[in-house]
Amino acid sequence: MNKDFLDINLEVLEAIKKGEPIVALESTIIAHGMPYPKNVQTAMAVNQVIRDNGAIPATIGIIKGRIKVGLTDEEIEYMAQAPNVLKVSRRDLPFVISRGRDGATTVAATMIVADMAGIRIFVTGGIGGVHRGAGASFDVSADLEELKMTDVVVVCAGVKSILDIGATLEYLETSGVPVISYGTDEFPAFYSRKSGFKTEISLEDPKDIAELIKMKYKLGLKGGVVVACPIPKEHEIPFDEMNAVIKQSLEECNEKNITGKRITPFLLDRVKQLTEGRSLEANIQLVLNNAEIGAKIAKYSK
Ligand code: PSU
Ligand code: MN
Repeated sequence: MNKDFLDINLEVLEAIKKGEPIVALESTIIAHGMPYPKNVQTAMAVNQVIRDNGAIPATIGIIKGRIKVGLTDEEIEYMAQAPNVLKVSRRDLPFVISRGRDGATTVAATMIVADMAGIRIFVTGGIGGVHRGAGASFDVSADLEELKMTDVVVVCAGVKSILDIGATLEYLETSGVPVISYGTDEFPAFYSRKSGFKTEISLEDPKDIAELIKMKYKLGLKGGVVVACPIPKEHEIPFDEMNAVIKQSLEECNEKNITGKRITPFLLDRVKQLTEGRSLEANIQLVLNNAEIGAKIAKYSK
């Protein structure tokens, strides 16, 4: 893709030129992952945490067919409320841009744009993965394919148990993507600190994580790295409790025949209703935690 399609805001452009630490952020979480106004408040709070930890935030999104790197506060507000913001993954980019539409970028699309802009570290809540029942439905998020080929590090809280966590980890292994569990030997399950799945790499010092990242690219190995950070204890929702809620949401999703890219936003919303908002609060807290860790890694990655 061509850099001519990117509008990089001045602060981010300066930071890129000077080699200062930058953290990319996605916009699907704003437009489709959280309700208004919590989505805007969270996006602003995340930006602040990144600044407080010594890095520059660069939220990525598409406004009227232009790819923005570093959305302004006004643009974040727009993305959070505009009625027809498309959920944009790799395959949607040509459509949204050629039609001059608004688009919120998923993990996959955000990685593509971050890479184009020269940003290595990206913070989000959770990545997409292999869906339960994917053996029949073939529903594997394009995020996993992107991690295979695009050189961006994704700092997240693992994957939700709306997905098949074991299959997602197998897929990442096949794809050659290093998975680092932050300060634990267990891959976290988004709302819960534990998933029942161990990972081989456990690191806690952002310096050590930055060393691993540098080594991957020095070796010329393509693709991303996943840094999975468990939600802080005081905000977690126990795995078994979440699992029951998720099972019910999945059944409703099947009954209503919801497919494709509508599945993840539907499940997020249903889980929120069934937990009476607790899942949303947990989601916000884990993103803030990831932002702090991501900013620190970005500082050492320079
Ligand atoms: N997980 C969340 N919140 C989100 C998403 C995932 O907790 O908002 C979004 C991310 O943008 C991710 C996308 O890239 O959903 C994955 O969608 P799909 O499963 O359709 O690939
Ligand atoms: Mn899917």
